Amino acid sequence: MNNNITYSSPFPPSFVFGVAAASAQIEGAAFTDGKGESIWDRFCRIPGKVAHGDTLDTAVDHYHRFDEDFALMASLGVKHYRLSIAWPRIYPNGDGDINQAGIDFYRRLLDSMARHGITPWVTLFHWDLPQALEDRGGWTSRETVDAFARYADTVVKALGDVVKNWITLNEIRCFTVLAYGVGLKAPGRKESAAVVNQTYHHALLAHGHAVRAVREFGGPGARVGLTDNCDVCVPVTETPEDIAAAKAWFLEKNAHILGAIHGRGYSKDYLDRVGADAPTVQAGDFELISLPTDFLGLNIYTATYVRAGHNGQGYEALALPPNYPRADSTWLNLVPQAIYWASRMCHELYGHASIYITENGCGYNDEQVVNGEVIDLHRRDYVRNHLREAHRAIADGVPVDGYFLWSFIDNFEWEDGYERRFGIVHCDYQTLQRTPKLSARYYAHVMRTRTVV
Ligand code: PNW
Repeated sequence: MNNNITYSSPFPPSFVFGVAAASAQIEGAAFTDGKGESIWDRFCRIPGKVAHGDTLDTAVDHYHRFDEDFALMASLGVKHYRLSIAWPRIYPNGDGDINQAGIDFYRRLLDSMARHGITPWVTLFHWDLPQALEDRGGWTSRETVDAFARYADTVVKALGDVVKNWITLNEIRCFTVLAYGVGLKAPGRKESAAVVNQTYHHALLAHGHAVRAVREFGGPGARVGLTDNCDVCVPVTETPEDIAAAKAWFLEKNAHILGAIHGRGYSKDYLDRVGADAPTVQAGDFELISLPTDFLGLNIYTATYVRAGHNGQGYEALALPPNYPRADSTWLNLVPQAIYWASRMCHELYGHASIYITENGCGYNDEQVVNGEVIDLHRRDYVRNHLREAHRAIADGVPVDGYFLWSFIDNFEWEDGYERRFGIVHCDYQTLQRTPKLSARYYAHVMRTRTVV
């Protein structure tokens, strides 16, 4: 409990306010300067997979407009930006020869950020796997882990003089189970539970390699952590019984990722649950997977309500009533306490000493520019309510050290294409003109005053 913090106190001086985006979703230039095909470039072209058949070919053309975009960020007072590197720009075939033009592009981009006074937070993998690796099995194959290790070494060596904050992977669940099990995301496969569990294990190994690469080649001051979209729950009432039930739920749902990277291997619970579908593990895997990290990144969008089970036994997860408020993304129910409880549980259950909210935001359709303005009061409210919960966590002694709003600009929202807008800056997809929304003005005020009331 940090008793010096009251409701209207500013966020601590070291608290980082930032914005986030990812290579595939904003860069465009999908085949420029030697970039190889990614699994999303391929997936987009399969009819029915992405809304309206949208592609990543142009996106918001950040590849050619990053100077303009960083000037706009700077004008809003943004000092921290989370971006990702496109693996197929660096290794067009996933492995083999390095494409120097890809490295040069990120050099120019990072130079421009520095000129605009913006600190980079770089994610090594945000889902754009080189198609050439998918052709050899993708995340189902352990060869992809080896290729990732070489890619991570190359990027950290090439950019480690200016990048000091590294994120290993973005949201393991999204590029494993949703991509190889459910088939919703690229490459759109529907494999067995055993195969999916193996993709999880390979992703954990890739995370370990990225941590190793940063330790080996990151130079002085380099820090590294995973960004996880853990399954988040909120106790229905803040009684000891419901809180204990929520913790039990949280531990169980997140054992195969958060438990594993925090040195607990695979829990007995997890192994009992998956039975014969358990992943194949080689000697030394868990040493790599559980290399110590410097922070934990959490992407927070929504949560499940949990309470103590009947007779005080176990937990009960509650289905939401049909009219429960949500954004236009069908999965995005509005539960701001998710930030408080996710960070508090990661702190209490895994002892994490530094937590960053690496994404938080909401997607809506039909946001139009009228008289030069986009009045996105729903997003302004979403951001305000979530930041209040981050503030509450800090006041209760939970080490939440930063917050990155998803997203800086409207972008390619994966299978939902361009229809779903998450930006605080509007993009007109015909003219590519940028217009800061009302939420951008609001967030600029928050960043300037470091206060949310
Ligand atoms: C994240 N869910 O994805 C990603 O990191 C971003 O690239 C993406 O644009 C953003 O959130 C908004 O969707 C998620 O089903 C996708 O709970 C799906 C879920 C959560 C996050």
